[in-house]
Amino acid sequence: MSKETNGRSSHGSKDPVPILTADDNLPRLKILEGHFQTKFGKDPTFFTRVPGRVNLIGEHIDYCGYAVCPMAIEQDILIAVSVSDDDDIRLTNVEPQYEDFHCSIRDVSECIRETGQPAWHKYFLCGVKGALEVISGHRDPSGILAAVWGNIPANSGLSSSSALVSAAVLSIMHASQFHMSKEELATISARAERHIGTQGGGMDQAIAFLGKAGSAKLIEFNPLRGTDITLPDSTVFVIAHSLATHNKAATADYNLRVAECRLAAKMIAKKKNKDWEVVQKLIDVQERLEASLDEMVSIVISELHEEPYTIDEICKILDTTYEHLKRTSLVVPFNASQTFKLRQRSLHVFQEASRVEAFRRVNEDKNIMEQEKLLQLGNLMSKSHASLHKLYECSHPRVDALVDRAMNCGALGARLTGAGWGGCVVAIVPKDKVSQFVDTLRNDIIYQNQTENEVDPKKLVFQTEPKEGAIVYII
Ligand code: ADP
Ligand code: NG1
Repeated sequence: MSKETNGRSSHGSKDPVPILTADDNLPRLKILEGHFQTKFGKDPTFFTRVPGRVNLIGEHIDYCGYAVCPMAIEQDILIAVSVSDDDDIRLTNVEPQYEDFHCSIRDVSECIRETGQPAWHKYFLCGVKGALEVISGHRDPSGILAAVWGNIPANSGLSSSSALVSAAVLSIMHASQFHMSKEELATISARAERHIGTQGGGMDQAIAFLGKAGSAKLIEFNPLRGTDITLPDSTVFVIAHSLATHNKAATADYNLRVAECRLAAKMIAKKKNKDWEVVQKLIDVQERLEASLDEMVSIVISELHEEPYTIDEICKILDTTYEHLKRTSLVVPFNASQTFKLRQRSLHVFQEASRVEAFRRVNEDKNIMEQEKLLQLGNLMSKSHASLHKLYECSHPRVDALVDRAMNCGALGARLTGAGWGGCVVAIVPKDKVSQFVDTLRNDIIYQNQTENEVDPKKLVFQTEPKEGAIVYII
C-alpha cells in the first residue's frame, strides 16, 4: 500500500492533494517509469495521477452556475515528471498515437494557438499555461520532462481532457513547490482548459481534485465546494460506450450551447427589467428575480418563444448591436445566419437543476425504502436523458439506442453522461442484477457492432464506483 508521507502533504494549504510514496503495488507507475527512462535517459522524480469522472446527473448546467453530481472513476491519467536542465517542455506518451512533442516554455501560448485539430500536447500546454499564470512572479519556471499514460476512453464524456489538463497543472505546481488547496487547483485547471477554446463550467476539474472514494459529490460553484453524496448500497452504476466519439474542441457544438444559455439569461433579464448587460449565467437571472426553479420554468415559457431566434431579433430585443453581443455573450464567432434555441436550452437547464436537487434529496432521505429510492433515482436519470435528447439536442442515435438497450436489459434509469454528441451512457442497476446486466449489454454491443475482434467488450461496458481524486506519488 502507498502511505501518506508525514508532513509532506500540508505545506500550509487547506485540504491539499495527498502526497503518497509510490511502491510496487502500482504496476502502471513502473511501466510509465520505464517509458520515461527510455525516452529521457534519467529517472522521474515524482508522478501525478488524476482520475476521469462520470456525471450521474446535472448535464450542461455547470456553466450556467448550477450544481452537478459527478463521481471520480478508476480510470486516470498518470504523468511521470522531472524538472529539466533547460527551458524546454518535453512530452512523451506511452500510447504511440500521441506523438512526442517539445517546445520552449516561453512559446507555450503560441503552440496552443497553432491552427489545426486540438492535438493532445495542446491540452498539456493549457495546463502549463494555467499554472504559469499563477506562479509567475513567485517562482522562476523551469522546463520539465513529462511522460503521460492514460486509460480514460478519450472523446467519450468521461473527462479525459480535463484529467490531462489537471494533471499537467498539478505537475507544474508540484515541480515548482507551489502548494495549493484542491479547490484552488480545480479552479486553476478549469481556467487553464478554457485556453483550448471550449468554455467549460468547471465540473470535471472540480471532481478530478475533490473526488472521494465511496461517495459521489454534489459540486456547487461560486464559491466552488463539494459535498459528499452517499449512494444507496444496493445500487451499482454501469458505464457503457456508444462507440460514437466527439471531440469538444474540434467543433462549435459545445460553445454554441454556452452562448445560447448566456443569450437566454440576457433576454429573460431584459424582459424582466433587470441589468441584462451584467447577467452572464442563467443562475444570475434567477437570483435577480428571486424566483424558484419551477417559477423560472414558467417565466421561460411565457417570455421566450419556441422558434429559434435570429441574431437580428436578439439584437432588436436587447436593443444592442451584433458587435457588442459578440464581445459580451458569444463565445465563438457564428455567422449571421446562426439561430439560437433559447427557450429549449434554458428549459433544460432549469429543469435539470431541479433534478439535481431531487437526486440529492432522494439519496439523503432515510424515510424512503431502498427499492423505491432506486426507482426514483432511475426515473430522474431517464428524465435527464430525455431532456438532453429533445431540448438540448446533444445526444446521438447510438447513445439513444444504448440508453434504450440498457433499460431493456434491466437498468432502472440510463442517461448520456458528459458533453454528448456521442460518448458514454451511465445506467443505474440493482446490485443483485448487475452481472447479468453487464453480460447482456456486452454481448449485445458485440452483436450490434460486430466489434468482437476490434474492441475489448470489457472496456466498453463496466461497473464503476466512486474513487479518490488527484494524488502525487513521490519516489
Ligand atoms: P473527453 O470527453 O474525454 O474529455 P474531449 O474531446 O474533451 O473528450 O478531449 C479528448 C482529448 O484529450 C483527446 O482528443 C486527446 O487530445 C486528449 N487525451 C485524452 N486522453 C489522452 C491520453 N491518454 N493521452 C494524451 N491525450 C489524451
Ligand atoms: P466532457 O466533455 O464530458 O468532459 C463537458 C464540460 C463540462 C460540462 C459537461 C456537460 C469541459 C472541460 N467539460 O464535459 O464542464 O459542461 O461537458 O455537462 O469543458
